[in-house]
Amino acid sequence: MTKILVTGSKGQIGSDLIVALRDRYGVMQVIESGRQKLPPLEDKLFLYETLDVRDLKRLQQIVERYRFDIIYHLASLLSATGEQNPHLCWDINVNGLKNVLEVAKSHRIKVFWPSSIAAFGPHTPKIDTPQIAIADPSTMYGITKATGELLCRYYATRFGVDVRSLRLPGIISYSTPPGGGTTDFAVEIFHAALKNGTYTCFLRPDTRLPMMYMPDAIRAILTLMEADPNAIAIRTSYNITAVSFSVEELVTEIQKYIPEFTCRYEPDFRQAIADSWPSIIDDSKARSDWGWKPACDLSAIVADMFAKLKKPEKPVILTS
Ligand code: AKB
Repeated sequence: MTKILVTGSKGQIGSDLIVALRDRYGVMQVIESGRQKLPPLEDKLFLYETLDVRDLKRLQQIVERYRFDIIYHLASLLSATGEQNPHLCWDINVNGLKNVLEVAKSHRIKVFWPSSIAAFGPHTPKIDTPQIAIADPSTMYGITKATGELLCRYYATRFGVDVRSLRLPGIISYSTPPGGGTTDFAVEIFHAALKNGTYTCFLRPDTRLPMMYMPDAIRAILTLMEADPNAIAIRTSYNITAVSFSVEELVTEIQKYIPEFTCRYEPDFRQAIADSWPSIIDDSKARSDWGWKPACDLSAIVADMFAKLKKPEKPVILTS
C-alpha cells in the first residue's frame, strides 16, 4: 500500500491535492504535515504531523515511523511573502527541499516538488518561453525555485532519486485561498466581485501571466507522478501551462456574470515581480513526454469559480 507524506498540506495546492490523494490511495495512507499545530479536534479527523521542513531530525523521525513511498513536498513561501522575508524564503524553500531530498535518497522515496514560472527572469523570452531558456530570476522566491530545480536534477542524476517537478503558473482555486503570491489577484478578484462588486488590483490591467485552474493542476501533478520513469526526460522541472490572460481580460469575463463589477488598478511592488515573469509558456515537452493536456480555458475557469462560489450561476448576456 502506497504511503504518502504531504508537506505544506494546508496551503492552496495541498488542500486540494490531499482530497485527490485520499480518493486514490485511501484516507489512512496520506499523512498531512505543516508548521502549524492543529486545534485538538481537527487533528483527530486525519493523520497530521507538525513538521517544519527545515528540521531534518524531525523529518527523519516521521519518515522512519511511516515508511513513505512518496513525498509531495509543497511547503514553501511564495513570491510576495518571499520578497518581504528573503532569508526565511531561502531557508524554507532551499534548505527544506534539500532535507526532503536527503531523506528521499536514504529511504528510496519518490518526490514531487513544485517549481514555478518565477524561476525565469527579465532576460527569459516572455512569449512561448521554451523548456530550456535563460533563467535569471530577480526575486528571492525565483532564486529558490531555480536553485531547487538544480538540486532536484543533482539528486536525480547523482543519487538516483526519482524526483519530478513542474514549473507551475498561477493557480486559481475556490477551496483555499493562496497566500502571499503575485498571482493571488486571480483568486481574490472572484471573492471581491461577489462580496463588494469591485476589486482593487495590485497589477496593471495589461499584465498577462500564465494561469491554470486547480483541477488541471492536480491532474498534471498526478499524471506526472504516475508516468513511466523512462518518460521523464526533464529532471529539473517541466514547463506547464493551461491559459494566459491579462487582468483586464479576466475582468471582462467576470463582467459577463456580474455586469456592474468594476476593477481599479493600484500597482504595488508585485508589478515588478509580474513584469519579470513570462506571459506565455511553451509546455510542448510536458505534452510530448508524458501526455500533458489542459482542460480549462478562461471562460471555463470563470464559469466554474462562480458555480463553486455559489452565485451567480448563469452568465448575463450583454446587448450592445
Ligand atoms: C506566486 O505568485 O508566487 C505563485 C507562483 C506563480 O509561483 N503563484
